[in-house]
Amino acid sequence: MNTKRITLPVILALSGVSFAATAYINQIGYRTGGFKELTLFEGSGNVDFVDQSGQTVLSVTPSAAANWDGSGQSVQLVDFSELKTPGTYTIKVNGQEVRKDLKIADNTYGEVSKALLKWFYYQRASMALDEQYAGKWKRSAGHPDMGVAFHSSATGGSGTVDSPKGWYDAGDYGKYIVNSGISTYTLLSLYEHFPAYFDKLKWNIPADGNLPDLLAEIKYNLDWMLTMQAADGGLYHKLTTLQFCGTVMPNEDVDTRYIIGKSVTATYDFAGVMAVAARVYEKFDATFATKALEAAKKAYAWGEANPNVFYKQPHDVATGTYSDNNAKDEKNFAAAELYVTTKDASYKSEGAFTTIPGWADMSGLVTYSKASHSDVFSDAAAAKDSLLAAADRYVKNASTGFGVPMTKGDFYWGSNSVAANMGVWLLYAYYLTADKKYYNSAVRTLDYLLGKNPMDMSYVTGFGSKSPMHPHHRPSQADGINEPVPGMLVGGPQPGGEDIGKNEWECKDYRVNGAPAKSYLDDECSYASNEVAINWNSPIAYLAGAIEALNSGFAPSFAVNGVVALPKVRPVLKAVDGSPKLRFDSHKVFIESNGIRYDLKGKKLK
Ligand code: 9MR
Repeated sequence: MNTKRITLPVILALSGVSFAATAYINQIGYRTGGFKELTLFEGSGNVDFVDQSGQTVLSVTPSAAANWDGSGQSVQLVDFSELKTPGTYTIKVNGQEVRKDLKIADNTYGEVSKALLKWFYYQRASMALDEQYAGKWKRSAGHPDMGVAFHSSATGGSGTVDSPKGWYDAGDYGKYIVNSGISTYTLLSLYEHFPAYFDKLKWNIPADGNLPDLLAEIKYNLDWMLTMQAADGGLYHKLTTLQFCGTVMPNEDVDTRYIIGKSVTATYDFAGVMAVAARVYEKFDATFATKALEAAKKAYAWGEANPNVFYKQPHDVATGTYSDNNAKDEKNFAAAELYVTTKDASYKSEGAFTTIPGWADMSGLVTYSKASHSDVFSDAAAAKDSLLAAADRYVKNASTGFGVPMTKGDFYWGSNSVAANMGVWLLYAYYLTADKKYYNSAVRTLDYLLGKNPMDMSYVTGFGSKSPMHPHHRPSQADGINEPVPGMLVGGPQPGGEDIGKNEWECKDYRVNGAPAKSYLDDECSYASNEVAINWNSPIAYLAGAIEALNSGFAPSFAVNGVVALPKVRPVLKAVDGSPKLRFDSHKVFIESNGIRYDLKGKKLK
C-alpha cells in the first residue's frame, strides 16, 4: 500500500479514530417559537437533539458543507427550528455527544438585553456607583471633570470649563464626542422605534425624574456632550488626559484632563444626535428638547462655516484620535436628522448609502433616516431600495458557511460591532417589509455574537457557557473582582495585531493565518481584540433590545408595510382556542378567536 497517498482522515478512519465534531451554538439560547440554527464542524451523519429524559426529540440532516472565508473552515448549517419545547438539550452528532448546554426558552434575550444597556451605567464618569445598583462592582466616583483646562489645540477655549458626567469611551477613561455620537444615536433610535416597550422596561439604575431608564441613561451622556460645545457652536473633540493612565480604578486616575481639539466631524455628529434628542425628549421635558435643538442648529451652522477643521492629534497627546478627514457623511447625517425634526428644507441630505455604520462613516444612518421616514423624505423609496439591496446581500452571505453576513473583509478593529450593526441593518429591512428572512438573519448575527462563532464563545461578559474573563477594561482589571463587569461586548477577532509586541504589556502573536475570525485573545493585553467600547455595545444592545421588543408584542413605530410584531406564541396558543388569528392594529398585536380579541398573554380585550 502506498501510504503517501493516504490522507490523515483516512488513516484515522482505518485506525478506528474518528474526528470529534464541534457544534457552535448561541450559548444564551434560542427562542421557543423562533428560527434556530447551529453550525457544525467536522461532523458526519445526523444531528440529534436529546431532552433531559434521554429521549431524542428531533433528528436533523445538516446542509451541504461550505467554506467560510472568515475562519477558513468548511462547515455545515443545521436548522432545528422544529424544536419548540423550552428546556435544556444535549446535542449528539452521529450518535456521539458533543454538547449539553443547548437552551430553548421564551424570553431568551431578556436578561442579556438589559445587561447590555446597564453597562452604560457602569461606564458613568463623575459619580460613585452604589452597591444598590452596581452590586459587587460598586466603586468610588472618579473624574469629576470640573474646571477642566483647555489644551492649546482647543482653539477659542480659554480659562476652564465644567464638563462632568458622560460615559467613559471604552477600556480607557477618555470621553470623545465622535464616538459618543454614533453610540448615543443608536440608543436613541432604539427608544424612538419602541417607545411603549422602553417606557416600561427597567434595569435598576438611579432614577432621573420621570424618564424611562433608557432615556435616563442616555441623558447622562447628552448632558456631558452639551458641555463640549463652544460658544461659537463648534464642538471640542475630546476630554482626556495627555497619555492613557495605568491599570487603575477611576478614582485613582488623577492625571490632569484637558479639553482637546475642535473638529467638524465632532460638530456634525453632535448636531445629528441633538436633533434626534429634541424629538425623543419632547414629551418628557420640553425645555431640554428645545435646548438640544438650539444646540444642534448652532453646531450645524458652525460646521457649514468651518468645513475643513479636522482633528489632528497634537504631539503631546497619545489618547484615542477618532480622527477622520472626510466630514461629508457626518454632515449628511446631521442634515437628515435636523430635517426630520424641523422639516426645514435648508437641511439638505443627499443620497442613500449601503456602508455599515461606524464612528468614521455615518452615511448608512442617512439611509436609516430616509427609509424610516417615508412621510418626510421624497427619496424614501430609493433609500428603502438601497437598504434592501444590502440586506439581501447579507441574507445571501448568511445562507451558507457560518450562517452570518460577514466575510473576511469585515474583520477589522471592533469586528463584533460590524456583526451587530449588520444585525441592526437587517432589522430595518424586516420592519420595512415584514419579510421573516431578514428577521431570521438578524437573529443569526446575535447567535454569532453569543457563541455560534469559531472561538466557540459568547463575546458578552457574564453571559454564556464561555465568555471573556480578561477584557481590556480598566475597572474590570483593577477592581480585584474575578468576574469582569457584566454586559460588555468585546471588540472581537481581527487580524490587525496592533497590540502585538515585545514589551511585557504587549501581546504574543495570537493571529491565525487565513482565519481572521479566530484572531482573538482573551487577555488584558489585547486592546485590539478584547477591549470594550460604547460604540460596540450600542448596536448589540439595539439588536437584542429590538428583538425582545418585537417578541413582546411591539411593532416599530415607523413600520411602513405594517410589520407584525412576533407573538410569544406558546402562552398565547394555550390561552385561547384552537384557531386563533394574529391581528395587527397600529402599534399593537392581538389575537382574535371566535370574534373575541385577546392580548398576547391570552387576556380578553375590551
Ligand atoms: O474603535 C477605534 C478603531 O476603529 C480604531 O482603529 C482604533 C485605533 O485608532 O481606535 C479605536 O477606538 C479606541 C479609541 O481610540 C480610544 N478608546 C478605545 C477605543 C477602542 O479601542
